[in-house]
Amino acid sequence: MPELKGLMMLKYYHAEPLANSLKSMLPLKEKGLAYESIYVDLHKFEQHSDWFVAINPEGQVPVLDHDGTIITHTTVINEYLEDVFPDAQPASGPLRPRDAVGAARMRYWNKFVDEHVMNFVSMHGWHRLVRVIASSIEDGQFEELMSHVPLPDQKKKWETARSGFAQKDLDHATDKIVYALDKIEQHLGENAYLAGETYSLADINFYSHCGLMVDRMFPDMKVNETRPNIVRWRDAVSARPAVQEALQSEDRTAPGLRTWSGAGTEHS
Ligand SMILES: N[C@@H](CCC(=O)N[C@@H](CS)C(=O)NCC(=O)O)C(=O)O
Repeated sequence: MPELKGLMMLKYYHAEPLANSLKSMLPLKEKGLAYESIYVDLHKFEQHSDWFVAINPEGQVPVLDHDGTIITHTTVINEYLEDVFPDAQPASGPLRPRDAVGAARMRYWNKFVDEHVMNFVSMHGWHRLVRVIASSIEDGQFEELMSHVPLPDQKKKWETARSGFAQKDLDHATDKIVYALDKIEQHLGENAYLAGETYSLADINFYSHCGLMVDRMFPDMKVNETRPNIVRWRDAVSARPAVQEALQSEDRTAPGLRTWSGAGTEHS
């Protein structure tokens, strides 16, 4: 474990080990960095509470607090960790390739996942999971809770989740995911990992938002049967000790909400 200099202290505010919360937890674990884990309970809307909004005015997890400096947005957090702790790296090599071409490839795939995957998988997740939470809240109480959501887009997402997303939006999201899976399947036929021959932040991004649970969330896509390169890559990522450790961290999702597809499979 790298030596922590002076009073240096990392705190990581996060929810369940999935999606964005998993995405920045993985580099912390891969790099062996000691950090204080602070669980933010999204089921209780803790992300919009005064104490948390004082830390992140956008009212979202995850958040990295490095000696009082607050860093938000997972792609930014993960590159920040590379800049501040360049020598803390897993045995497989740096999470951001050291050469300019490798770093550019890693950033290309990070951008691809951020723009073309994340929000579309998220929409299906919100439609299935968050809808259950949002629709169980009484009218007046729901409006009161929404008055604390800082980001207008996020407020709209909560309101939409309550009634359910429109089928045409869900279909569009599905098309985007299929497009991304096809593109990544082809790419992984020629490359071991997204940025090339070594595991990087781009793999962490796609795994956290899609690779980990795509077969359970979208059984009709038959990923296990039709996308051997993604399966080979996913199993290699899942086998990493840092990934195993992160996936075992606290998950307070109500057991009844742990199904993505209604088929009884847990989401993590
Ligand atoms: N772009 C942000 C997105 C963060 C985000 O969407 N966080 C979700 C959890 S995965 C959240 O806090 N949702 C609760 C809410 O917005 O009320 C990032 O990369 O960190």
